[in-house]
Amino acid sequence: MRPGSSGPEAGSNARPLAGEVDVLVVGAGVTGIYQLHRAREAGFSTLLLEAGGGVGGTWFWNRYPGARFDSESYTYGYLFSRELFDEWEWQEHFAAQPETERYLNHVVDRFDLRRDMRFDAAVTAADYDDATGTWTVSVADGSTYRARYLVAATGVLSVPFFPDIPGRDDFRGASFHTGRWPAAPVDLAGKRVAVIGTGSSGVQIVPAIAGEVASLTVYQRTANWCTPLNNTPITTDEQARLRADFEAMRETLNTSAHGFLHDAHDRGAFDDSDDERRAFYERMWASPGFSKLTSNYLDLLFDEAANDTWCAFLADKIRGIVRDPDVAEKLIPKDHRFGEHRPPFVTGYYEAFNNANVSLVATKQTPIVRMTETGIETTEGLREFDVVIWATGFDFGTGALLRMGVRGRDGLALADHWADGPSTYLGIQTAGFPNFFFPGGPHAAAGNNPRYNGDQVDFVTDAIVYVREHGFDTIEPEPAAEEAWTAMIDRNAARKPSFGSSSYYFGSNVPGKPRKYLLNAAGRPKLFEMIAEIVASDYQPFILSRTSDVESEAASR
Ligand code: NA7
Repeated sequence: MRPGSSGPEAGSNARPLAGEVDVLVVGAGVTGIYQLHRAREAGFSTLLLEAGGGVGGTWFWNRYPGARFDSESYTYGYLFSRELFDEWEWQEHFAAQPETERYLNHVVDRFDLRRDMRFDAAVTAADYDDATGTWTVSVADGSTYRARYLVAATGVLSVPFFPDIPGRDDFRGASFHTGRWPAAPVDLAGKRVAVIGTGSSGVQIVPAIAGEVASLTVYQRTANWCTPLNNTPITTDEQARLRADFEAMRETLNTSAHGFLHDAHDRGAFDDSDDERRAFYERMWASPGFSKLTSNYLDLLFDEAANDTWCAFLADKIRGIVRDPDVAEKLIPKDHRFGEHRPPFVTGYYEAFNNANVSLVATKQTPIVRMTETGIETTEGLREFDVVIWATGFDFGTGALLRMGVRGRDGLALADHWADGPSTYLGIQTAGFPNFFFPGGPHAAAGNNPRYNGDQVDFVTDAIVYVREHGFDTIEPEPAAEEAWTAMIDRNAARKPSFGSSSYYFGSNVPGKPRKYLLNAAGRPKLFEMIAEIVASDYQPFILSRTSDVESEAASR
């Protein structure tokens, strides 16, 4: 059932294997924790390797001041256990990083997952052995493990990106990347601080630290359409309602297109009069988090004129908040519409620029020339700093996977296979890499992160249970199925104006990276539909095989 080829002795590592398991998960973030739980519940022996020193993934590394959800806390948490839901009381509608980290540690302990986790265990290589249908996984400390199934839950926003600014390493003050914020407290009080980057992280940290630092200079390359998060504490009544409504909420979150609770609107922008539209936008402005995207006019992302009306409303809001008109104009995006880039949701971001100690440098008008030992030099001169904060984002989508040294059949490196950008089937597997899965990886994102990642983990788990129950050893997608899925993603990604080619969605923030769409442009409903078809067809789009087939093929040659 599979193209015959016997691979090199990829698994024949000189060092002894530290362990052999059915399912090896890489990454102790939201996806990896769930995958470990599901695999163990399904009766597989399991191991999870995590590069960091603790549980949490994104919520372990991104502990910068102001880091918090912009999905509602209870829609982000796990839904697989009613008991877990009942016993954990989220404190805020949008939890801050410490609460999320505590929650994920609680889940790990509650389901006794820690005993299968190894921390400070960065994976440096993963080699597939065709003869045995297994993966050999090497860790930075020299230990190796063998597993039948390898699940990389390594996340899409996990490898920090630093722009190549001349003299970057010359700076002698303290430097931090938001995606690698230290666990030890960072004292910013009274310091001269620079924040480079105004994506979701930059616009969270600016208002969080503006009040304590001596001066704060924000280096903005591209202005973003920021709208209020509208976070509030969860009241006792709301806690009770959440519990009472759990089953209905779970149903909505497990089936909706975006994995949020927000109701979709039923009108287009021009179905309303100017006054009605303005009143509606005021309600949107006051609504929580992502509802500005998910509950907005139906044509917001599909009709440029509709999108323009919302952007004009937002521009007026920014002008109304920021007292200096010149700063306000710089903060208003001029080069993309709402939704083309990942929209940040903020608390007090625009207001921060009304503080005398906060200033803005728009680097397209005033480019950064170089870093020096003492600060940042632009075309207008040098500003000196004690601390530089890099809020400059990540090597999105493929960054972690391509750094893991993954080699599939015949020693094919994933980095070579994806040299022109990722091709996947369902954003879960790629041909030539049997038993290798990457839920929550490229072509996965479709709304509220844990919801679609969870869909993928469920699929992976069901698939490997199917493989086991039907006496197979390996599973990988048919190349044609992968080509069709990837072509569909690329086609859908070309729709205007919802996806901006200048956003990290296309990897365009990283110089030299292939411009390929990295989210699931097919959408979550399409994923559901395809998964149902796959299960009904006994996994037809996949090649299922037995290692004994490989041995007999090899013997007959
Ligand atoms: P983002 O959203 O990728 O933002 C990175 C920011 O860094 C963005 O504003 C970039 O500007 C900016 N950047 C990158 N290079 C430079 C240089 N050379 N000079 C100035 N500014 C630069 O990452 P975040 O960490 O904020 O958010 C990541 C995700 O976390 C987010 O999507 C949410 O899911 C949560 P650019 O726009 O590229 O011009």
